[in-house]
Amino acid sequence: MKPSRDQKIWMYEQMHTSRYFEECIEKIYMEGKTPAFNMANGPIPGEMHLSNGQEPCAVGVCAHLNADDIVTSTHRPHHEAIAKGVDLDRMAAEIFGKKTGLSGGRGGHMHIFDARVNFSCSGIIAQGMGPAVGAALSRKLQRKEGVAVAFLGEGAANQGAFHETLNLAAVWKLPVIFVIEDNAWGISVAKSASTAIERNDKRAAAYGIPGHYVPDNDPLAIFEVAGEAIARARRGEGPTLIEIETYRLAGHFMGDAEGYRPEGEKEALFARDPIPKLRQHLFDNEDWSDAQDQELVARAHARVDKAIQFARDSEYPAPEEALEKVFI
Ligand SMILES: Cc1ncc(C[n+]2csc(CCOP(=O)(O)OP(=O)(O)O)c2C)c(N)n1
Repeated sequence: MKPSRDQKIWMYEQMHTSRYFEECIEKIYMEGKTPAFNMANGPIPGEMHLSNGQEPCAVGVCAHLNADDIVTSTHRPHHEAIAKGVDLDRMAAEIFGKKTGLSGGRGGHMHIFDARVNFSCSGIIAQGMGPAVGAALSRKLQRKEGVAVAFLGEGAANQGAFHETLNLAAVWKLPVIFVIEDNAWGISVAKSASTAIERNDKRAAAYGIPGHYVPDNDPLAIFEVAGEAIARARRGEGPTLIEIETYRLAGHFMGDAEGYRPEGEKEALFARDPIPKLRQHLFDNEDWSDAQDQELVARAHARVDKAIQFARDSEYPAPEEALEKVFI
């Protein structure tokens, strides 16, 4: 199933939104953190994992989902949150630790939850897989519509939860799709040093489910493969495992010196940036004009600017509220 013109434009706009959101976050994160880098300082305290470069994975999959479908994401969640339709103002406020944030400012950027669109994520790798399978099981038992998608990194595919959840999802034929974003590095560890086989989609065979591999970080190709898997899950035919060869343009986290990257890798990745590629595709194939392009980019940027302003203007929670809504 190929994307329609409207679907391509939707994906392109979400990619711009995500990229610009992260460009803004990147700048703001550094406020107050110089000259001595201290993660606790500045308007955005704590770790920060950017997903720029990986936007095609989020939009190619989420283009097939609606608010009732479930997404569980990772410690690198912004692109997926945006593609799933998470409230951007409240997501920005959460990242800033503000009271108006999705979790009242208690979670920060690795704990974005928006029940309105069934989105969650976690800083513990592969942690989203169990909840995705559980949500899919609950939908099946209640005979409710809806699929669950668990996103994870290629490093997380070596976690025990990966094997346990794939097995149960297959045994119970659940409407769940596992999407591995292979960005080549688990922090500084190359995939070849952590994973016994070259491609994780081959692991699907061990659980008797289909496995697909998408080699080129292309949102249009991801859309097609994800569409097939999601339609299959909606028909009640069970789970699918997809591995996408993608890349992160930034370090593992902000402050990462990236000394593990071979010389020239980063420049080569920027030369393959998926956003200008999709833009060119629209110009070549979809009667896309400069004026339309500028209008779309301006709209995406305005939405982000508004969210950042909302976050900046919001209040911090009061210290005496710190333990409210916290389960210990
Ligand atoms: C269970 C667990 N072990 C270790 C960590 C520390 N950790 C955070 S990110 C990361 C690497 C994850 O690599 P990958 O799954 O490929 O995702 P990527 O960071 O490349 O997006 C590790 C080991 C963690 N968060 N959770």
